[in-house]
Amino acid sequence: MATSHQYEQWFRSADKDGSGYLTSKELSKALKAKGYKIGRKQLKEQFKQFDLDGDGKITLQEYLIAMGQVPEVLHKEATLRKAFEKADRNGDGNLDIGELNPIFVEMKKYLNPDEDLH
Ligand SMILES: [Ca+2]
Ligand SMILES: [Ca+2]
Repeated sequence: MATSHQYEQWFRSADKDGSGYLTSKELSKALKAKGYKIGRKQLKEQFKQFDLDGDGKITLQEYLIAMGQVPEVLHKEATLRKAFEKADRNGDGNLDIGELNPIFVEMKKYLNPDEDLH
């Protein structure tokens, strides 16, 4: 499970120019880096969802509130996609046995709620 601390870290790394808020450009880059597949239209909607007061900037506070509203399954999907991409070392879209092992380790981490992650 992601904690608000992890969200905060993510926010800070997404805030490339250190301005303390995210522009839609920064958001787009950060989401892609995280493994979220997002189109231009989706991004616009996502940005609106984050930008609660509509000033065109996402502050950390807005981000934390909005992240609390994103369904957990979306996070899992993105995490798994990222794990898949990472595991698919030669990038052919298929995983062979050697590539599969690390993805199972990763999946176990995120799919077993009883496991203590920290
Ligand atoms: Ca910024
Ligand atoms: Ca705002």
